[in-house]
Amino acid sequence: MAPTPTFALPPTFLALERPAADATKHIYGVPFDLGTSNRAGARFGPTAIRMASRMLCDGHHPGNWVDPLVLAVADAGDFTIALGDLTESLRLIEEQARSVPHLIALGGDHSITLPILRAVAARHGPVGLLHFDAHVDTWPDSIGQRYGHGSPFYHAINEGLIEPKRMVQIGIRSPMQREVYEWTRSRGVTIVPALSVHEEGVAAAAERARAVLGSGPVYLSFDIDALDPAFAPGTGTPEVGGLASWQAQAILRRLAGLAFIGMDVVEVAPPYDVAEITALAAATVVWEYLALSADGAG
Ligand SMILES: [Mn+2]
Repeated sequence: MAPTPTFALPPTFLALERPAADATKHIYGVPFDLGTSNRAGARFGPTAIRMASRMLCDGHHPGNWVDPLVLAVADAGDFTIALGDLTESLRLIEEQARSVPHLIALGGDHSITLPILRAVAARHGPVGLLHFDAHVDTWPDSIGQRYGHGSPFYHAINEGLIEPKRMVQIGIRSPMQREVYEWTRSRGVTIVPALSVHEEGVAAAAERARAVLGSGPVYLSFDIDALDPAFAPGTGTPEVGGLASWQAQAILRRLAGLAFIGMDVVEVAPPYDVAEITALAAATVVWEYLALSADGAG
């Protein structure tokens, strides 16, 4: 039988068809965007990321020659959410995440990371956090919404879900209130602004991240708006001056050996995307993560 062309592969992440029971890492979509403060549409993120990922399933990773398809990873479908109900949706996300030992979540807006971190902390205790974003996401509330997408790490720090001294934020550049910045720094969080990546390079950024994250468990939360709007137009709250796709990729590739225990990629809003640029970038972040975690723990 002739091989199936890329565009006709099953509509799962990397066209995976492995049963969930045979996997140690599970991919779930979280089609949820009630926490968005500006342009909505991240509810369509999981589908778009899965479609774009089919570009990545026809070979080995050229950095370490891992074939992510041979890893024990399954695309297990989407989490259930409560339509129109942010509080109940976050509760449901936490409940479902608790039964997944190593979760790879396709968002969804960034509010989904708080319930996931609650589940992660229940399993691992407070974890280190590798956070790519244009925004610090440590606002006490998001324009009046207490659990919106600008606040997951404010709550995660206050709830003791992450170790702020083992938290590094890369790509930060949005306007923000100075007190929000100072509060974040005062908790011990390391902020690597996008400009530092541009001026000092990807190797220096990766070195700082590695020093902060150390040898304990690490969760990766990748907000696609860490990338410049030129590289990720399909997102709700774009900010100019961001990372190029290659910079994020190059930083990630330098972080082999960290003890990754889960990840999410969030804020892909396909209605604002062009030519799948954003969805492909997000799919590639997950693919890089899979290749990375094949090297190390988790
Ligand atoms: Mn964010």
